[in-house]
Amino acid sequence: MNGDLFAGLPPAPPSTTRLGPGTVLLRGRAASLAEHIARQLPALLAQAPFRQMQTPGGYRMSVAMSNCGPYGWVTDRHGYRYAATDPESDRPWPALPPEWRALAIDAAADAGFPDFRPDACLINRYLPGAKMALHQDKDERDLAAPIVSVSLGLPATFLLGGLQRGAPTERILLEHGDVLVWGGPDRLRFHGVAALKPGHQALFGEQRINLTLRQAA
Ligand code: MD3
Ligand code: FE
Repeated sequence: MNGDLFAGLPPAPPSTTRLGPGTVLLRGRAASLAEHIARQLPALLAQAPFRQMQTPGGYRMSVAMSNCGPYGWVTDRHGYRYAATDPESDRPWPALPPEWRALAIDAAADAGFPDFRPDACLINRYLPGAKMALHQDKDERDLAAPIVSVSLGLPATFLLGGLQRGAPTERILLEHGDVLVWGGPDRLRFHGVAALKPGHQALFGEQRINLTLRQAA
């Protein structure tokens, strides 16, 4: 068995794949923190439950969202914005757990962004069938700062487009524990997520959770 063959050897370092000039995929980078995150999530979500927000066009998003940290991303009929309080409760978002912040800062540094100071964490929940249409992330004040994404639970097909909406999209499977950092010339690339396929994952069950840590202000 492999377990015997490799006994005593250190675990292989998580692999690093460059997907673009400013995009780095750190496969499995969050795997060791995943159990901790799974334990922390319920308390955060008790303070700021998942909700399906409305787009400015009046559609309800299939992805349910919450936030933690000083700022949270929200959308409603008035538009997209970062807000210091949860509009559902008028209370501050739950604190950003220091281990999540440290993971994001380390991942960003490894990807070539040494000055990342995340002040917002969007928590996305995909149930089977949920998807995210092709879009750009451009509500952050400093578009030179990267965004760090942590994928947990069921795998999803990530769609990576170009700087123009019509450009061809590359499909990348994002799996439990994968961390993706994007910034620099890739910061404004269009991207989306294909409809989640049903399945079961040991820590997160029948869902995919995606954390995106951002520098919003
Ligand atoms: C953008 N979330 O919340 S993050 C979002 O998996 C969002 O829930 C998706 O897009 C999710 O705004 C994807 C990962 C990501 C990765 C690489 C990118 C976004 C990217 C490269 C360029 C631009
Ligand atoms: Fe996005």
